[in-house]
Amino acid sequence: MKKDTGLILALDVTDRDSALSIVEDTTAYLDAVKVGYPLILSTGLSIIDQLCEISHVPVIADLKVADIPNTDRLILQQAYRAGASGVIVHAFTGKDSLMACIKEAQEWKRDVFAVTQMSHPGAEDFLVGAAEDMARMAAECQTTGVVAPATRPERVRMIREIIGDLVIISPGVGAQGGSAVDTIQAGADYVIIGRSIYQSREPGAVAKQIVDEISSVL
Ligand code: NUP
Repeated sequence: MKKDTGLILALDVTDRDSALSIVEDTTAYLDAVKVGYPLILSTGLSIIDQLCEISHVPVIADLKVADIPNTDRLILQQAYRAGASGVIVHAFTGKDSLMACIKEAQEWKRDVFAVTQMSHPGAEDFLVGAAEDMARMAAECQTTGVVAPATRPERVRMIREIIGDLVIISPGVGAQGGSAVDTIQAGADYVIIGRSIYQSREPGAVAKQIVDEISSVL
């Protein structure tokens, strides 16, 4: 994934026309588009290919895959076949599951990102205690990168220390309270932003403003 603007759009809308129009408005400011269950379940996997065509940036499938190795492998196959450049998977399922995802990604020459600590308050309940171990495992297994919380820049900084130069993609900016600048300064490569952009009346203008803020600290 080429690093240019540092911005990944989280496209959590549930109808095809809005999805396409938001991407058309914002694509000039994006390094990637991330789609997840809301859009995939409402439009079907074919949305991935369609977004690739109109945006000319990679599309990451946020499927938070969390199963046994064989099932994980089959899920990733479907996402890559549909055109996804990368897939987000959970790390808490353990090394064998993560390795099955990485092996599948390597066969397709695509990316795989492992979730460490999540960005919402509930991450404190279970995930925070395991985040460092999961980051260490992701580094050992050599995922493309990890997902780390923009709502907690100090955790992004800590995860950066553990994973070295793997990629960090960070959700939690805007609607969840995090700041793009703080997150990038803590060591994230990309911020993932959804509602602040797609719920705004001018998604393109908001995306541009965020990219300008990021570029001022790069
Ligand atoms: O820890 C995570 N937090 C998070 O918000 C892991 C994620 N994948 N996400 C996703 O990032 C979330 O599902 C949504 O698609 C996006 C953030 O969107 P928003 O809060 O900017 O609207």
